[in-house]
Amino acid sequence: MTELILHHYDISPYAEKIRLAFGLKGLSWASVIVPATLPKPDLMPLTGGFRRTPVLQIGADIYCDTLRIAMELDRRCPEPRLLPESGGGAGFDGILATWAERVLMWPTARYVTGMNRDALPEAFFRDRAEMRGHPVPTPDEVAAGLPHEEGQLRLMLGWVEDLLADDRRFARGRLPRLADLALYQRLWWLRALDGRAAHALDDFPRTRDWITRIASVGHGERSELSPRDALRIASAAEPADPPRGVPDDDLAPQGRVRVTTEDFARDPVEGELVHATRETIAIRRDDPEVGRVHVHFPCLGYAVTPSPK
Ligand SMILES: N[C@@H](CCC(=O)N[C@@H](CS)C(=O)NCC(=O)O)C(=O)O
Repeated sequence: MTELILHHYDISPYAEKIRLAFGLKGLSWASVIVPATLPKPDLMPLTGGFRRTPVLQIGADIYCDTLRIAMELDRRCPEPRLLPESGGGAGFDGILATWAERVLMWPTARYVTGMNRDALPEAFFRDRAEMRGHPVPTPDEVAAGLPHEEGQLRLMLGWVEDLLADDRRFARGRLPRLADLALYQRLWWLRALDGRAAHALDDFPRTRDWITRIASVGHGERSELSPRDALRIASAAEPADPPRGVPDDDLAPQGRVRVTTEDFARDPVEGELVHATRETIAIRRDDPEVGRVHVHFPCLGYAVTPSPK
């Protein structure tokens, strides 16, 4: 049976990043399709409230966030590496990925959903507005904002084209790494749905060639698994011993904590802290449906606070 279980849906750009990471490492994995909007009743027993996509399950260990998933894939299958060691380009990669997913993220997200305002279900817009804490934009508001989003997008795509101007094959290095995949997933989204936003790439031939090179990596070997079977696998397994690492002194006292994303969808996940380094944290949860699980997060972009007494 395949050990790696990805909870995802096909049109998720962040999930595409991990599907390609599987391809890069030549891995076999099981796909569990989750709904793109709440409720997600078969995911919550595993994550304890984290709703974002994708989530990686390995037995009773649950990895939230693509950065944490990539760290675990590198630990289990080190070559080719997704994340370079410190001194091997980690600074450049971290800056590129964070820019792609926190800055370029917004014009790509707004432009693609805006261009597809009539093609996506109304429930999708309601869900996302609620998740981000703003009112649902009307079709007229969305249409009025599109020229601005397209302008922002083209300006930043010019930077990507410039980065590739010296004929490098990937952002840095001989093979794509997580930073390439982070940038790629935003541009993949431009071509997603019916490709109505894909013309934004027309003036950027080097970027289009780079997209083709990354897409050729493929998704590894995918098989399908039902959500109920994934829950059964978690129930039957025990969490692995948490990985070792340099402990984070600020988090050293063990106890019950809340982990929350810094951006949106801030539903807290609560549990006993079982592992904390400067880069990763893990909490233990005892869930009525699946029993004991460890839920893992990266430190980047997540806040850990003591649970209210
Ligand atoms: N920082 C997260 C971001 C993930 C993210 O925002 N994914 C989108 C889907 S592509 C999402 O969670 N949307 C809401 C949902 O799927 O419920 C990561 O790297 O995994």
